[in-house]
Amino acid sequence: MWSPLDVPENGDAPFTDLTRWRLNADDNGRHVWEYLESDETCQARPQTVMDKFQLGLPTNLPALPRPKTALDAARNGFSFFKHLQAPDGHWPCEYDGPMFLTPGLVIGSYVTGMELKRAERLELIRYLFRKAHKEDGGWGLHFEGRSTVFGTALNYTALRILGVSPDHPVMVKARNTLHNLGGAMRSPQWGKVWLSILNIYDWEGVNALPPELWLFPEWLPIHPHRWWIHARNVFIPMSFLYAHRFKAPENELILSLRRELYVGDYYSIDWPAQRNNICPVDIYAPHTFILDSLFAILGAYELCAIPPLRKAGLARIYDLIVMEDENTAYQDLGPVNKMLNLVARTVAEGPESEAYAQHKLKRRDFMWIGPNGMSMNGTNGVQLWDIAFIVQALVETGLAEEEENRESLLKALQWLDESQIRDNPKHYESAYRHRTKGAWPFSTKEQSYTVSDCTGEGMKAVIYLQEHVPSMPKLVSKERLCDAVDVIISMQNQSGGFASYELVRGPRWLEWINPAEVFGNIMIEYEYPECTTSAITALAIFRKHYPDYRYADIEDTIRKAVKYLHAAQRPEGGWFGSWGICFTYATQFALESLSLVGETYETSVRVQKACHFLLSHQREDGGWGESYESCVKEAWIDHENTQVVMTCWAAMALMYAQYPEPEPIERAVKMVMSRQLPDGSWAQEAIEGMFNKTCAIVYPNFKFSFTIWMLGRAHWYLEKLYATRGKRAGN
Ligand code: LAN
Repeated sequence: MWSPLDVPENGDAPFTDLTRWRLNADDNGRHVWEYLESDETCQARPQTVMDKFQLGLPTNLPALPRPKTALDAARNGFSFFKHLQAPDGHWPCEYDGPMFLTPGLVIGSYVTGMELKRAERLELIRYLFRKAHKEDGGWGLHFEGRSTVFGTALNYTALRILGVSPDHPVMVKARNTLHNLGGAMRSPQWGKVWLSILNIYDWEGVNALPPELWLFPEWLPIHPHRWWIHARNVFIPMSFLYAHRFKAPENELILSLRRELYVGDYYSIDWPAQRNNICPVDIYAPHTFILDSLFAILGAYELCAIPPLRKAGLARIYDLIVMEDENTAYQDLGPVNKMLNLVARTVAEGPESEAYAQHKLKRRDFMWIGPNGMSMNGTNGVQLWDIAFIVQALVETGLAEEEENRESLLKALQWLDESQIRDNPKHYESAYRHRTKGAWPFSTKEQSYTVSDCTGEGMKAVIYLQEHVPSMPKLVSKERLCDAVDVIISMQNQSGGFASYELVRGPRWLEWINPAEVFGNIMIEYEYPECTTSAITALAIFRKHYPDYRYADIEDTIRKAVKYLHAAQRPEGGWFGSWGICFTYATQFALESLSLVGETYETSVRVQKACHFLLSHQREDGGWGESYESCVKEAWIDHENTQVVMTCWAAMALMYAQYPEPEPIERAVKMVMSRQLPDGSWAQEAIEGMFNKTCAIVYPNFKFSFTIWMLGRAHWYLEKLYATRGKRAGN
């Protein structure tokens, strides 16, 4: 058990000395927080503005001259945001929201004996305390979501491991809510797995996860290599641990948790009867009859699993686990498979192994301390995604050409240059990977996954800097941009649309066997308007500068992609967003694409419809605000407050459409300027991002990139609009 800790009463109290935390971010995009124990090291390395801002400490930056125009406001915005740039050129930030990731970090670390430092434990506790719902003390799937068994059972468990006593008021309240929801046995599948690993639930109560599925012939539609990359990469280590029935050795804490987490007596639970016992509050995608039948068959097989087949299946998935670790330098695809792989590798190779050491090192990349404490982030960062947007914002607004921004942009270009992936993965087809040569990832090159829209946005950012900013060197060669084009073209699906990491590999009916209960649309890749847009815009911009490379292929790709976008428009006029909230997000992207193929308000009925749809949601104060519920319900749902980021998306959409009336854009500008703080920054508002239909995730840098972008663009847009109007009036 970990050493005892003194835990303050609630999350508002200071848990550690925040002035001792420093962010190391000078290693090609890796960002790692460190707590400096000694006064000397603290003095030798004073906190930067970046450190202070991320920790929620006052930055004491001076008030800037009050902006008179939208461009002044954008300029002030960037003069603040520049302070948050890391020495290596990217803009690090917190990436929290999901409430099922930190428990994975804590449980996975605990069962493998991979200690967390005292300061980290305290800050993890502070975070979970602060994110407990005020009303009932529980936690949800994400921090804006209602309390669920998944969130409450796992986070309660994490707090106990971290050293909080069961008598602490936070725990008493949370336990009460958990019991009201029916106790930990009503957890969805992923919760049941983590609890079984910790030996506070029984593997007998988990639906079968047989590794033998990987022995099926690859042409079978159900073969797991056809599943969405996250679904299969989580399934692989889960299946490994399931087949081993791995569980932590019993100890006092485990015995106590067995008493705390359940309503009745732990030892009288009928485990097989719990497999499909899930709290209705947790469920988004209920089991289908087909899934239940499949689980019944797999459960029966489990009673007589054929040893050589089990052995072969296990060997196959262990290979896949090792290949995934090696391909990604132990960052892994995401935080869930990261921690499960860490446990699996420890089970197989022990704590003395190189794999253990590497996992321990890279575990740190996910551990972020923000204003509320420390949590496990949604990925090892948002590096590429954020840098690509801010660069485009600066170039399109003209701020990139201002001398005082040159150094910052040069660093950004160097970062973009470094982060393009130059080769295909070490384990390529054998690990079912899509090509990576030429791609940009979502986070870092080391993590190494191609994402369609990250490649598109990364390429756009490079072309913008190299072609539009005269003072920038040409660091990325034409040949490398051509590699990026090849990647993008390779990702187009039959429908013309683009998915996230790979081509759509499986049939839609695989969704009927989605076992995760809490997420929707996770079994296969789907085409997304957002991803499709990035492909269209990147290719269109590339072609302007390099018309001699695959012109006909690019033309063809764009044509098919636009066809997909047309078909994806909803009858009300907007596009549904899967990765951002929601219609404002996707409609902005869609209208950007359409503008590049000449479809604007003047020329296209579709675009008119989209503009009217957006305008119908503009509020009194000139802004827009959508709730994450829009993504869950697939219908526009207003947020109770207007949101700066969504207002920017909507106003950008109108500008892409070349909406002829200045008034709605002016009102949006006014509202965004009114929320700008004297130092040029904007405060964090509601959550902006989304995944898998139900889980919200923050993009804290959006409040800088999209504000600067929208304000700067609006400045020029409105100026032009008035100039042409003036001309017309003069005629
Ligand atoms: C992300 C974040 C970025 C996002 C975009 C680039 C915005 C999108 O256009 C494509 C999909 C992608 C890359 C994406 C996929 C799913 C991720 C990785 C996440 C939302 C961040 C966290 C999430 C991951 C699945 C979280 C772990 C949870 C599981 C269900 C495994």
